[in-house]
Amino acid sequence: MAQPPPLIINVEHRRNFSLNGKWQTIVDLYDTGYYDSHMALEENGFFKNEKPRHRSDRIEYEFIPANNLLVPGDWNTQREKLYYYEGSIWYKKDFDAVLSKDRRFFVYFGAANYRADVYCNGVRLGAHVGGYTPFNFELTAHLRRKGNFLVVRVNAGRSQEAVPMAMTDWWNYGGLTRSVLLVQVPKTFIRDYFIQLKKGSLDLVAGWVQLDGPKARQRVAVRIPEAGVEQTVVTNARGFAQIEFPATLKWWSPEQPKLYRVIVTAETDEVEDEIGFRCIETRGADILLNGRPIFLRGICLHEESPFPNQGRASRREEAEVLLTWAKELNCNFVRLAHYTHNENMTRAADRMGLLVWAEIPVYWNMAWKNRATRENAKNQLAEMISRDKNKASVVLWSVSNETPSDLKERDRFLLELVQLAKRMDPTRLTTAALHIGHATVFTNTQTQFTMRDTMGEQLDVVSFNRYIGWYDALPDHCDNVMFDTIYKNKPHIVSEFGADGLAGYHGDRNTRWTEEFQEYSYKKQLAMYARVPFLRGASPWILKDFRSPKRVLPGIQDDWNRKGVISFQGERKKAFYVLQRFYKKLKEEKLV
Ligand code: GCB
Repeated sequence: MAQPPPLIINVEHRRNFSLNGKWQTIVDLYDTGYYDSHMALEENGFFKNEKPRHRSDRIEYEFIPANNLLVPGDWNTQREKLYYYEGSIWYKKDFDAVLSKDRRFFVYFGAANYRADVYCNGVRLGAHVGGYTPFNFELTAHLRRKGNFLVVRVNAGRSQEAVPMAMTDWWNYGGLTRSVLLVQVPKTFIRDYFIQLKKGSLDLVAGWVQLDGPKARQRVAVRIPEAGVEQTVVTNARGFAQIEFPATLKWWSPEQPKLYRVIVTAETDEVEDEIGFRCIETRGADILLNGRPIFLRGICLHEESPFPNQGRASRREEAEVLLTWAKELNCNFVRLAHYTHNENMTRAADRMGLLVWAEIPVYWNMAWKNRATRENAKNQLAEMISRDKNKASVVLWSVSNETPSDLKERDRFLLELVQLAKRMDPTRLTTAALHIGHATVFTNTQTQFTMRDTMGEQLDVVSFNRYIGWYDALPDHCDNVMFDTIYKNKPHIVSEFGADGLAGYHGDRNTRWTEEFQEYSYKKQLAMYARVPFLRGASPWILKDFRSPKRVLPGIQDDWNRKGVISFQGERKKAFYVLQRFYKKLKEEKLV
């Protein structure tokens, strides 16, 4: 399988041409356009986009406008027949290109779920696996001025060896779910850069620049005009140079999300970005932002549109509505669960001042022993870090959610992810949403949970999920619960808790699925967590109801997980106001 070449970052600020809009499609449940009848690769697959030339020609497929799908977008919510579809769909887009000898062209996909096989003008470029991270392929050698066609087979099949594995509590939206761009760059271009405050420093900018192309050795300047700083370096034979220079900057924070215009200028290329500078670190049980202890007042989010009857979110407007809701709750933090969200989310978080927990879909029980699964997870992590490493909002790289402790293979798998995150980005903190259930001590009236997990030591921040009052007993039980940890020297976050509540369904506080039950559960759970001395953050589950095939209860769930404090139609439930008040008080008390 030809892997995509390294990622071009910050495509938004480069010369690009949108390939969004209508794509012609063919639904191919049996992969007839991919395999022949003996399951060998079909040489004359649908990617050839052939047309009959003679009336006796037999061509048994055709891309036609009547079968359009919109990109970006999931297929499930665009065509009723595709609501539960998890097979392959072929997408085709026609386009012309203004070619030039000294430019290179890449097709950039924000994401395609789950596997994408990409072809240009009938030639295979390669494949990408993983539904939530960006990738690109170079088209330069294949383009002509007129009549180009890109064909992508997107397959949304689930499997136990995949990342995520076959069972998830969210909808497996298939398709070209994020923007597709034709990116135009010079022969030698600035492909990537890392420009952040140096680990532990508040006045040293450090990082590197990576060029791509034949003219590897160049002078490259990094400028922050508003701060009056500029540094020039010379790239080596591999087009790489490190940077480090002092700068007096206004630090980025949720209260003051200051972004600077940063300009990287090589001899052959120039890219502009908007970058915030802040320092995130831990000291004992504290998380420090710019040297000061902070409590993360958070909420979890899935990447689903805030607008009714839509599926995956991808647009800037959608990101802004979702994050405005989080701000309305008095949050300074969002957990973008359970996979990498689109770049509009992290860009909006940068602008709006929300700290971000970014995550990959290593979820529940994976094929821990499988090397390909591990490499796939590492690749998804690397793509996420590549894309978002210059975003001030992103402070936590999370490597997994609710995986089994005391399992050697799992620990090895996760450790490789943590090490990769540290290698690629020494400035941010690592975490994982763990279970807390392992060392519980019961007495007659009290339950004590002790945080212990065989991965705990390896993480900067120990996070755990627990639904006391929903999965464990009823809300009143929260009064009898105490927490302890064996990691006295690390900050902790309760990364999930909550309860279901169907908007508009009312009853007393002991009637499950009612708004009142959810409201009471929030009151009790928040009071319980407020007593935990080692907590430095919370992200209840979840901002908005989200689709999940696991949620089948008729009349109540109907394919929706109802743990949102906002309904799928945007109505605030009673629990919303409980959380909002709790965070308001915290904000006033802790002055953060
Ligand atoms: C969890 C999972 C999350 C589920 C949630 C629930 O522990 O991490 O993906 O959606 O609980 O609602 O059960």
